[in-house]
Amino acid sequence: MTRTSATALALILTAAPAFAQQLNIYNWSDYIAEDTLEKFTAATGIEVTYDVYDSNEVLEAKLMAGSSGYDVVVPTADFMARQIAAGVYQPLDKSKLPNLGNMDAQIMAYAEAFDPGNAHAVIYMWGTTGIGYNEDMVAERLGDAAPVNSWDLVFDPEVVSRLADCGVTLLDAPTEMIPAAMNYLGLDPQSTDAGDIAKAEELLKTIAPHVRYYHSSQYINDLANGDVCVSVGWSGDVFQAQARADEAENGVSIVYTIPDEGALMWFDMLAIPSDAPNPDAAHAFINFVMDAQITADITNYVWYANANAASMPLVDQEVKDTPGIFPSEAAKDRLWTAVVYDARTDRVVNRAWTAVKTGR
Ligand code: N2P
Repeated sequence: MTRTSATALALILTAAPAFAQQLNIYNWSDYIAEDTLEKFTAATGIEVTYDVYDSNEVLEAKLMAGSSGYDVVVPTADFMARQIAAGVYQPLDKSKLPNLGNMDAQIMAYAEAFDPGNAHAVIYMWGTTGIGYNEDMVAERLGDAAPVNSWDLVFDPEVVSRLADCGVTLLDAPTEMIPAAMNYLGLDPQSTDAGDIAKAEELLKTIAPHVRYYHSSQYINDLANGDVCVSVGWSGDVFQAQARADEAENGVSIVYTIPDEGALMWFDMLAIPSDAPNPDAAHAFINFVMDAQITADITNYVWYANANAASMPLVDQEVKDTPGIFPSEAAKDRLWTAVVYDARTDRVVNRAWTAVKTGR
């Protein structure tokens, strides 16, 4: 090969790398800033394919089947714990994650309960499972005494029956809805007792005639457009509904509440499947997300709390001051975390949930 052609070849390779690295991400819907992926590709040259889901069960089915093709996935910590035990994830190579130093040790310690030593995952975002409601529609039906800071809004048959006409929705998330129902009944939301689960099932069946649907992402637009009035939902998603209504200037006012009886606090984790085709690119992405500015941009866009201490000075004041996103210490005392269900409990909970949804 002549010198000229070698130079020409080098130029071509620089301009259009024939073996551009690829990264396949599977994340929750409405859960990333608009420019995160673009910035990642600009910084690393790695091309991203990005798919979304709205259910841990859907993610779990894909991972358990194997060969999902995904390099980075975002399970909630209690699901992840069971998946780690099943060999679904590879341990992180922390030498490739220099931005780990940005993480908040105290919040990462919560996640250690699900992954000793934080060996397999880092926290992406965390939040709560509470209630989003339309202020005016609820006030019209229940007046000033509406129990808007209580799970009565959905679990008291007398109250929820008066809201049914404007649309009440529940998350299609059995491992979140059943503990919420147990807690409302004065039972331990962390209970794995079949009798307790049966009582929660009974309560959910009692209110089922007043529930318009069970879905975990549709309610964002429906709340924003005034098509439903009360949704059990995830903190940031309800705030996104509020923001969409504000942008549309449609007169809809959405509020997120962590009910006084307490709520689930959950952690969503960035993890790499054992059979990920591109583990290096996966590490590069996880490290990129842990950059203080990148995580702050995501929190500022999706209104979910992160566990990145270095990002906090870059998080908008309005977001930091919203108690539904960053609860006060007093409010945190009323939150519970998920327990890792063994296979039997998982089956009992899922069977109960199917019975609730099908009315059998
Ligand atoms: C994002 C929902 C993530 C919360 N739309 C579920 N853990």
